This record gives sequence, C-alpha cells and structure tokens, in this order.
Amino acid sequence: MTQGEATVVKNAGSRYELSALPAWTPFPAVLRGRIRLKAGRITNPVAVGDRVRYEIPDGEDTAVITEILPRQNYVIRRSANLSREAHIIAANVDRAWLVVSLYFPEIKLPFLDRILVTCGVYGIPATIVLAKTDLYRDIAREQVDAFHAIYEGAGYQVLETSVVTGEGIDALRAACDGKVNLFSGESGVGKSSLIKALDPSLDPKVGQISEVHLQGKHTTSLYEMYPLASGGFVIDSPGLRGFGLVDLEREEIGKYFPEMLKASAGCRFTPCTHTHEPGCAVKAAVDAGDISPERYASYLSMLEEDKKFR
Ligand SMILES: Nc1nc2c(ncn2[C@@H]2O[C@H](COP(=O)(O)OP(=O)(O)O)[C@@H](O)[C@H]2O)c(=O)[nH]1
Ligand SMILES: [Mg+2]
Ligand SMILES: [Zn+2]
Repeated sequence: MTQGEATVVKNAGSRYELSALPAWTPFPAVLRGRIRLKAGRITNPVAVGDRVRYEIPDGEDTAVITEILPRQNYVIRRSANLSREAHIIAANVDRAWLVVSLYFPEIKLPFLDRILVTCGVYGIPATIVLAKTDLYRDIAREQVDAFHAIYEGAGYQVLETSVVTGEGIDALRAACDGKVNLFSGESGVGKSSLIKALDPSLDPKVGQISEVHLQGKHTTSLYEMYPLASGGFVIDSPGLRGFGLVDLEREEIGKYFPEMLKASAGCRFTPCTHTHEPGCAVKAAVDAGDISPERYASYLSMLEEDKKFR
C-alpha cells in the first residue's frame, strides 16, 4: 500500500483528483465512507484546494482519501434551493479574483458586495476584475469611472481585463504566480476565458452556463484547479448565485465594508448599526459623499436580509 499527502485538484460529484502540489501529476481518488458521513449538511465533505492524506491499496490505481488536513480557509455557498445544505467551493485559497463585467451580463453591485463581505469573513484577500472591457469601455466611460471610484474608494483594487485586446492579462498572470487563486463570479462574466488567456494550453470550458445545472440536486457540479505554465494555480468555479454562507451578527456586517469600518471610529455609539443612531459617522460620511450610496444601500440590504433569517 502507498500512502501520502496531496491537494484535491478536481471535484466532480463523488470523483476526485489529487496532486502533490506544486508537482502536477493528477491521479484519481475516492472518499472513505466515514468522511462522507461526518459531513452532515455539507454536500461535499472534500473540496478543491483541500490538503488530504490518502492510501493507494496494492494493485489499484484509485487512491482512497482517508483524512482531510486542517483548512487555512474555505469558501462555502448555500445550495440554490432553500434547503439548509451547503457546498464548499474551495479551500486553502490565497486570493479570490472576483470577476465582474459592467454589461453582458449587467453587473449587480449588491451581489458583488456580498461576495466581498464573504471573502472578508473568511480572511481571503479579494481583488476585483473588471472583465470584457472591450465590449463597453468606450461606450460607457462614465460608468467605468464610477465603478472605479466606488470600489477603489472602498479600498479594493480593480483590474481591467479583456481577453480580446489582451489588456490586463499580463498583470493578472504575474499576480497569480506562486499562489492558489480562486476565480469566482456570476456565470458568463468570463472566468473560464480569463484562465484560458492566462495559459492557452489549458482548456476550461468557455461559454458553459453551469449555474443552471447547479440548481438541480442530482447534477454534478465541477470545480477544477489548473496549473499555470507561468506559475501558480487557478481554480475555476461554476457561476455562483448563493455565494457565501455567513452567520454575522447585525453589528458585525459593517466591519466587512472597509470604508465603513474606517468611518465607524467616529460613531457616538459602539456597536452602531449605522442606521438610526444619533452621531453616526458612517451616515455622515454617506451624506458627505465619502461613502458611496450604492455601497451603503448594499449594507442596508444585508441588514434587512439578516432580519429575515432570524
Ligand atoms: N468580448 C469579450 N467577450 C468575452 C470576454 N471574456 C469572455 N467573453 C465571452 O463571454 C462568454 C462567457 O465566457 P466564459 O469564460 O465562459 O464565462 P464564465 O461563465 O464566467 O466562465 C463567452 O461567450 C466568451 O467568449 C472578453 O474579454 N471580451
Ligand atoms: Mg466558466
Ligand atoms: Zn454608525
């Protein structure tokens, strides 16, 4: 029997592939039943990025995952239906690239803000990728500028890319080197295309609307890690709708809006929900135009949603 430690690089239903990163030699694996039972409401006990221990019985070529090593971090999503099931998207991620396009498909800022909060809660550094700029930058210059102002003002980095003109691709490739990078965002924003642009030898499926399939209970969702020839690893994920499953107290949500956290030092009351309290420095910053009304609206909608789940 052979034993070892490796990283999960592919998760397709109950089938896995492992590789002893940074070496890239993927081999098939399955889960030992005991691990499957322990997972409870989590539909996939093991996720791409997980470090695991495995055994390969003599005479076989499929490894058996026997243990999941402690996670540095992970990102989880609620199942699309309202069941209490959850799905781990990826584990041990060094950076999340949140891919958005202002148009085609049209951006939904509250959705982006929710993902940013989730990354903050899980302690995963997040960078925004404004993709497909060839399609709209010339005709929507003001909107592009406004987007930069909102998110750079909030403290995030925004990288513009286009796989058509090649803009931003070299910078993205350099930033991915030596790290495990998660590409996430709504279906159709161009995640798989970006990965292919970073390394043309890779073949992630472009133009597949995988989000739809995720709604069905019996379909297989595919999460896959790819090695970049230039260095580093990227995880492609299907379009995300229910990204994030965070149990935050009402007073805590504002801590994950960096610009509100900063302003809240001046609030008269602690904790402050930045809604009705007198002497609230966050509301004052919104009124003064220092905090964008769009971000504040996202914050309020998260507070509202929080109430619904009580
Ligand atoms: N014009 C343009 N189209 C793009 C770009 N990136 C992706 N697309 C197209 O957008 C569609 C969705 O791309 P895909 O990579 O599958 O998105 P994903 O669902 O996020 O992985 C495909 O038809 C791509 O050809 C881009 O930078 N410019
Ligand atoms: Mg894709
Ligand atoms: Zn306040």
